[in-house]
Amino acid sequence: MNIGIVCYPTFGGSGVVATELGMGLAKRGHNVHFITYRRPARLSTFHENVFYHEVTGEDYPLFEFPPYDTALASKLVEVVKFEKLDLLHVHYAIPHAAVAYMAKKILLRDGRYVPVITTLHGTDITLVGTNPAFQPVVEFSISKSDGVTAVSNFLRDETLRHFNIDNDIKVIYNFVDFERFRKIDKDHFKKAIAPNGERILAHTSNFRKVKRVEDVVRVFQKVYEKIPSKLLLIGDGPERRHIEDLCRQIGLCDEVRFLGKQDAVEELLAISDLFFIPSESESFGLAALEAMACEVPVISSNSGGLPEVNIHGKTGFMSDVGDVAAMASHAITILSDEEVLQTFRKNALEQAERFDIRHILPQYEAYYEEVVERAAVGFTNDDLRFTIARNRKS
Ligand code: GMT
Repeated sequence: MNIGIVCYPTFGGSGVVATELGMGLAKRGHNVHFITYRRPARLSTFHENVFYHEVTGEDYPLFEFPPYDTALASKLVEVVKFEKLDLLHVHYAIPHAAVAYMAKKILLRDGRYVPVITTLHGTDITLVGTNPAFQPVVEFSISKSDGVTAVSNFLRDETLRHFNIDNDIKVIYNFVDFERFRKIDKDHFKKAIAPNGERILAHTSNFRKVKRVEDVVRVFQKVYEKIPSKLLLIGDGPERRHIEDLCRQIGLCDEVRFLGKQDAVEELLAISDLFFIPSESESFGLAALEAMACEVPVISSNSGGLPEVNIHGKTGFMSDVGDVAAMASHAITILSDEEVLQTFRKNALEQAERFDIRHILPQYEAYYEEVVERAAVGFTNDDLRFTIARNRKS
């Protein structure tokens, strides 16, 4: 198939999933066209079936906010037409679902129907999508998508709770590529970070409020009182400054390492003993899955889709959002006994294997075929009937 993928090209979860999915599809023989404003962060290796189309807008003094949506819609029209795309798969509803709808309408004027699949990732529904500033457009454009997927049951249910959506939402879980995320020997890293054999605890995120990075540091503080340990904070974002101040205040600067954005997260996970994800809201928790694939147990909140990934008492523990004391006590339980830690490590890996890219990717392929077929025989929205009628006339 010729597939167009639209996503945010950043380190954010939705961009990562979209990029890994595209690369995986390319390896299975599909032609994949990424259409984004910058080369996606994880699109680092060359593949003959992967194409990249940069969306560039015109800078004009009148534009206080450059009209990205218009530039993206125009680019989609161009790429669908000239690369003969069979399908557009857009990741993160805002603004991609609405922009794809616009492109679809424009292409209809040439009698071309391009089915659009929208994948909902989380904050596009739970945080931003429900904001009245976006809500009507999000609701409309999800309803007008030819296929809709969500990355967890939680997210599907939340979408149906918040929006009046006509179509079915198919749950296709996020996935992990074990060729990349697996426990590898990085002992020299371990020695550099924890020279006296301290336990290594890790957290990766975009340091937004929703991630509750302060809880990570508070939990670590309690663990550190009982167990010699180090904390790796990977990523960057608006909360980082505040978290650095906090570490200074509580005197933990020597034990906490701020590593910023990292390309090879897997090398850091490979030396970690425990992973924290205490988020306020998390539709899936891809970061937790990547940790588990590297045999790292997870201490998480029980919010959103996290219970679909982390199994309480088996692959890690879950607590209510903000329950720092419980999180610390669970972390100490796992870290203070080597045998317990090894059991959790093994369970984490076993659970991660359920989300192996090799199982999940064929689910996307089957869904693509279903949506394209439905569009071809006319079982899609009113736009298609319009096209068929028009084509019949000519
Ligand atoms: O976590 C973020 O803020 C980034 C966001 C994104 O869309 O880039 O992540 C969301 O999508 C990921 C991939 O599907 C999920 O694993 C994350 O749980 C989800 N984040 C939230 O729901 C907060």
